[in-house]
Amino acid sequence: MDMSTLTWTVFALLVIAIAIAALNFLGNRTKKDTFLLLGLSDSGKTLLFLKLRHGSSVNVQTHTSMKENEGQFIINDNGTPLTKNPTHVVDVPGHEKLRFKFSDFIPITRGIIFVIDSSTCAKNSRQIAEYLYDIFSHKKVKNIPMLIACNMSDMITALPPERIRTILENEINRLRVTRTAGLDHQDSVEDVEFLGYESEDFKFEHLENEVVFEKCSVKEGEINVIKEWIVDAFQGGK
Ligand SMILES: Nc1nc2c(ncn2[C@@H]2O[C@H](COP(=O)(O)OP(=O)(O)OP(=O)(O)O)[C@@H](O)[C@H]2O)c(=O)[nH]1
Ligand SMILES: [Mg+2]
Repeated sequence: MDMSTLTWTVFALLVIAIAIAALNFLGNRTKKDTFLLLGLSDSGKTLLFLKLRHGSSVNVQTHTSMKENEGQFIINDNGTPLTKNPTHVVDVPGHEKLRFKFSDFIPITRGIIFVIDSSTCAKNSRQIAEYLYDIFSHKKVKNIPMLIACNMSDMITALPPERIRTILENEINRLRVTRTAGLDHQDSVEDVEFLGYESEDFKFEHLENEVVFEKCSVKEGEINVIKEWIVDAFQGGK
């Protein structure tokens, strides 16, 4: 084989390798294997992300996030893999000016874990409902299931999930009136999302999305219910 044939062969192999890598990359980007961790600031998303990634016994002090945390890893129970393939998990900061980032990931999202601090939920119900309203009225969220993780169940003031569900339904009901009332003066009324049924009080079960409420304590490592939900959604059970 002369020099020029060798050069051309190496060049051709290089082009093929780059093409395969590019196809793989694009393939991954369009695969719906992403789980989003959303919720207000201080609800426990980053601690949950770290425990999903490094194990429930990890104990670290987290600080308000200014940027998303992203990782591709296998959901596991003390090192025992619960899925065959890795999932892509994204923890989006709860800060009001940063949370809009969640919509970038919606096209590749398999499930949303919305984390709530159950001990301050009644006080923050309006803010939580606003965030949930923004998520559910996003056009591409329709078929994405959501787990509402009622975190901090170790706190004495934590409310049970059923109570949290009712508080949020009432708050979204009120929000629905204010949000749609302002629309009378706008041109494209039909563009605005009305959550639930117009003739009935808002209920999560009226949404097209499957929504479940579960209690957990990320700090105490009680996150099995979250892992199970992810595994189920990842394997197509939702
Ligand atoms: N008591 C208790 N504290 C928790 C629990 N989960 C998280 N925390 C604490 O709550 C605080 C906030 O947790 P983070 O994970 O940083 O909150 P975050 O949702 O990422 O907040 P942002 O990054 O601002 O959006 C930390 O001090 C955690 O240790 C829990 O289950 N119980
Ligand atoms: Mg954080």
